[in-house]
Amino acid sequence: MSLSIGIVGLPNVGKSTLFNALTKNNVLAANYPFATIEPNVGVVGVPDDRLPKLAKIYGSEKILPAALSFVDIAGIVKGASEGAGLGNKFLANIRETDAICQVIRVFNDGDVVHVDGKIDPASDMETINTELALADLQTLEKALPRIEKEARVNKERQSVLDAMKAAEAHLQSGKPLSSSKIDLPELKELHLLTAKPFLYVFNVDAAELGDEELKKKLAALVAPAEAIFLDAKTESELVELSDEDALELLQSIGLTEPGLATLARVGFKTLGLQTYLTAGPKETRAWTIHNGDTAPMAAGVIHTDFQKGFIKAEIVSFDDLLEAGSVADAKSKGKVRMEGKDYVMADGDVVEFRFNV
Ligand SMILES: Nc1nc2c(ncn2[C@@H]2O[C@H](COP(=O)(O)OP(=O)(O)OP(=O)(O)O)[C@@H](O)[C@H]2O)c(=O)[nH]1
Ligand SMILES: [Mg+2]
Repeated sequence: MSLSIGIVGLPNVGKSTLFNALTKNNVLAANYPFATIEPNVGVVGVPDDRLPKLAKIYGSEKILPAALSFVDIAGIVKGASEGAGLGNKFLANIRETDAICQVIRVFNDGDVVHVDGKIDPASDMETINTELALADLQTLEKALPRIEKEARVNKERQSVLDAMKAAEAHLQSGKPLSSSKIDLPELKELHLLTAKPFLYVFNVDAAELGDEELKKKLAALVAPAEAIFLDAKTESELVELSDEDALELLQSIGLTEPGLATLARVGFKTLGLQTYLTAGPKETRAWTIHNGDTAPMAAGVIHTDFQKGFIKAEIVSFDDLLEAGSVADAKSKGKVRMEGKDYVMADGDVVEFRFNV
């Protein structure tokens, strides 16, 4: 399973620059060579320091990181819901994504036109969020007559209708659905955009990446959503460099990891995901599960038969395994546990499932 994140923003804010850097990145795209589903959909691996260490312990031939997909669409402008700019028809391309990443321009560059003529992150964000809310209103208004009809003959549809009307009122008050208490599962079938988890990427000039005051101000604009600061232009240059040169460039602008790595990690967190690990001579692999998933659910991610025939899971936490140096040593130290079907997985569990088929 690879969950997906849709990239939105005004035109010329650096969405495609960021997207191209993401999908060209050798580390992030390891083993997911820019899986071209469509030209604007890219699958990237989530960077994870634990994987090479685990691969060394097991002598694994290859490493497969967890994956995230990103979907790039054309920029939207004020009035897009009424057809301004390219309109909002491209939003359909991100209806089925699991989260939204809004890119906001902070960088100054006289050669790159800003559609509103000035750099104003707060106003840009407002514009985009308004257009997304209007798109959701359109979706609701289009679906309402149909659901009303269904509710007349089928009582079970009444709860959907109620949720839709509440959502409509909430959006009309100018707020995103993610801030509402409406029972969102009822609305799932409509794929409403503002009901999805959001994260924000501020595309900042490299020279300003160290400006803590500025970052604090911008982060406050979007809190409690996560804010990521990066320079899309630098990110696109980084992916062309050798590891050594990339590290040097990063350090020269005061960063410890590429912004893309931060984005993949924060994206993962925003989606409420975590990873568990499997390892053997063939491969070391990170598997994606939701926070709170039990051992059989985790097994089901590998194969549905693993879930159906689940008996137990042999588990050692990554840190314990690394400290012991081998599974045998971890076992002799009593660090390897047998867990049953009620066990709730922890991030970094190294697992071997026992199952019947
Ligand atoms: N100086 C600077 N220029 C950037 C940066 N990111 C993007 N650009 C430039 O801005 C222009 C537009 O970038 P894109 O990535 O195509 O913008 P976009 O958001 O995808 O735009 P649309 O697809 O039109 O919505 C290009 O000329 C980029 O080189 C940045 O971080 N700094
Ligand atoms: Mg673009």
